Amino acid sequence: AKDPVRVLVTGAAGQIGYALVPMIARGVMLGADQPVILHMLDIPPAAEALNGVKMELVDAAFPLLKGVVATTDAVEACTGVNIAVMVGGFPRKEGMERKDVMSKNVSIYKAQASALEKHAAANCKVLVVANPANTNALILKEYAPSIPEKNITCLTRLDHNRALGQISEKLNVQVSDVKNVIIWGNHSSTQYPDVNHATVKTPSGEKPVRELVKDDAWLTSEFISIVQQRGAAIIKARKLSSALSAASSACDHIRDWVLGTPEGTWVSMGVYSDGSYNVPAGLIYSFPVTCRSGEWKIVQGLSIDEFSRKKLDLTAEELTEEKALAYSCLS
Ligand code: NAX
Repeated sequence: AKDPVRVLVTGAAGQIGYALVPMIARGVMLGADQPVILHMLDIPPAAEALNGVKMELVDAAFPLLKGVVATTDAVEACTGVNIAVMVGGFPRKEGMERKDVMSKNVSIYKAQASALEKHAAANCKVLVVANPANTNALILKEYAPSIPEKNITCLTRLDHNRALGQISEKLNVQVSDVKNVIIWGNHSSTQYPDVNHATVKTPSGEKPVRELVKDDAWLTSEFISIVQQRGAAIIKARKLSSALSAASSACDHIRDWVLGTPEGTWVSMGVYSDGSYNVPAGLIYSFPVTCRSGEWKIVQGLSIDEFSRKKLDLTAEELTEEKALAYSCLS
């Protein structure tokens, strides 16, 4: 039998946490033959609720779940973890200045970065979900200099999956037959959902989405804004933000990163930019990536038309501003 993998979920008493921990305990994230030990962190006001989640995990009697650590102590939570899913953070609330939110997240991610750096297992893989996801990941990288930058990522897979879902609905095809959409940039409304290289599996082979969706106007405007605004649409409908889809996408992100992407398929991940596609180096930016042997690689050589170029640059500008704001809160 395999040794258990230790998976940290921060913000585990929150609504994404509540959807995510049972998925991890069922093997959705790491596979049906991979035992796990869950480490759950939240803050003291949520300690009782967190303990309730732990009680439910015990009650669910998951065969793969070999242990549960539920704590409000970051060091205890981070000790020995192989995978860290950072869902806890301070989201922007109505009437708050961006700078105030940023400085709260800087202090949270500063503390948790050094706990991870000192106490996590070697080669721990980190996924930041909490918003502003890209910039929180960058802060974490800044304060955990000994964690390789390739191990620090943020979640844009939810946006990627939303784009697959929209194409599948539009064409009335199975979502599993749609692939290779791309989310470029920030996990925010400036993200660019790009279908220029996406394809659909049909009885007569793979066809470009652009060829099948005859409605070009839909692709260049409505599709893009539906995906960009989907989070807001969920809040309007549910009076709560996305949780099950966020949790499911976080599992997809880690699973593909650890176990690899299928041949010929790429996914979107927020990763440390090396300057590919003329995106400024040093941002955490969402790119198309393939994964193999636990490592992601940015897909190279895709053609970028003028329309796309502007969108890639726009979302990079926003991330550059966020980075400057974050750095002004450091110290
Ligand atoms: P909730 O408010 O339900 O849960 C957040 C939890 O984090 C709470 O239990 C809170 O006590 C805890 N927390 C706060 N500070 C903490 C700290 N310093 N250490 C540990 N835990 C802490 O929010 P939820 O709906 O679960 O969303 C969590 C985060 O995900 C938010 O920042 C949200 O904006 C972000 N999202 C990101 C998405 C993405 O695709 N990247 C999509 C979904 C989601 O909106």
